[in-house]
Amino acid sequence: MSYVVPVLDHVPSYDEFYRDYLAPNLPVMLPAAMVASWPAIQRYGHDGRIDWEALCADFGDHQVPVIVGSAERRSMALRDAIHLLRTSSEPVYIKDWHLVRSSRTDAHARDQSRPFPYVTPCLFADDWMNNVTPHARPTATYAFASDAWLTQSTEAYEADDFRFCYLGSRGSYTPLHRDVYTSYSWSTNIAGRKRWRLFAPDDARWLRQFPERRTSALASRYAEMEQAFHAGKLGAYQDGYEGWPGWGQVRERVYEIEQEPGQTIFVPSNWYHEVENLTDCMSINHNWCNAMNLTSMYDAMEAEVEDVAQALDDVRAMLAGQPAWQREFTHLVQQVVEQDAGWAWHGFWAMVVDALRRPPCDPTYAPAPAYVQSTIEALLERFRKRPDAPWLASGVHDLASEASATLSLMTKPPR
Ligand SMILES: O=C(O)CCC(=O)C(=O)O
Ligand SMILES: [Fe+2]
Repeated sequence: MSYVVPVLDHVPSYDEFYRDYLAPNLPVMLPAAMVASWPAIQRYGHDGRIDWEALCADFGDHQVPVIVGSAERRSMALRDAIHLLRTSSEPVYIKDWHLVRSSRTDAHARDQSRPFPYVTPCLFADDWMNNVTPHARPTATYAFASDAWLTQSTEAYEADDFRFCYLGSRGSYTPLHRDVYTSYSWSTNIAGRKRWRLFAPDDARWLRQFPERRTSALASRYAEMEQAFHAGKLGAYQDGYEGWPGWGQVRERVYEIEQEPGQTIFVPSNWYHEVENLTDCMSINHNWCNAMNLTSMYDAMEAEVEDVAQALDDVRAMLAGQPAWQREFTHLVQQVVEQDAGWAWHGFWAMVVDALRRPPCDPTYAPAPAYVQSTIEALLERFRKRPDAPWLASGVHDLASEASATLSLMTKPPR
């Protein structure tokens, strides 16, 4: 038994998407019609199968991260990775390849005969994590999505982003996880099929070996958990079992769905998910966030900072008492968080300031400004009261003040 992800046969309006999926934070499968005009689909997907030759011709010499079987990820040219993928007896997964960036390196940027692979669908245009809107927009036609201007830009664009391409052989998979800081994701199959299994945020604790401990082992593969379950191994640790006492219930509440070529799944914030390629599969996956899940992102950042600080307890004990030790310890924690997850408080507030100063999309595709403002105000209030606030670098506070100043300009009553 499993729960059902709705499969839409029409492309919803933003209002429908907002009301039924974004605001209630629920998954949905969107139809191939939404992305039918993407050059990537036309060029790399033929009858649902990957056109390897076209991919090699366009990006063969680009370096991509590759995982073979259960080995560590390594980097190699896409041409060699594709050869491996097509010949290896083990599953091969090219993961987190920055395709948009690859399309806009110097050589590609100048080559306007090569079409830009795709533009973010407008339902996901309010994206603060990939907000590359230029300071002065060239023309109003670019206003609906922050990457639309790139389609005609001849500038090389290499800023870091969360826009990925995944290329996997049949049987390759991504184990159970939640996306970075509870960001949303959306994922479109250019060619091939995937099976998704998702769990709602309220069920997350039951996916842990010790449900009351946030950092205890997470269930890995669904299939392995099922094997252990049927072998009678799962249950409370203190009763002699291996842990995962809630698996027997949570397994019944899994949302399971197969994704066909061209379809796009919206993965809500803080939903755990596992993905398996049922055939060779090429997909585009973005992590994204905006005011609708910003509070959840803030909570996740706070939890991460707390977990890292706890893990560094012995360092704290060593430093304690020395002059300015709190500042040093707070700085170290921020550094480790940044290494582990890519960004810490500085990145968080820089993203918020950018989104306020240069909104990534037209307001038609974003929640009401009053909601955005009150959400950020509440987070600024919480941030100022953090016990480590006095010790954070001044640059972080400057960004928070900038966010606050931008908000007050927005809320000033008209004269
Ligand atoms: O397609 C995959 O293997 C993983 C995708 C994923 O986890 C995501 O889009 O959030
Ligand atoms: Fe994910």
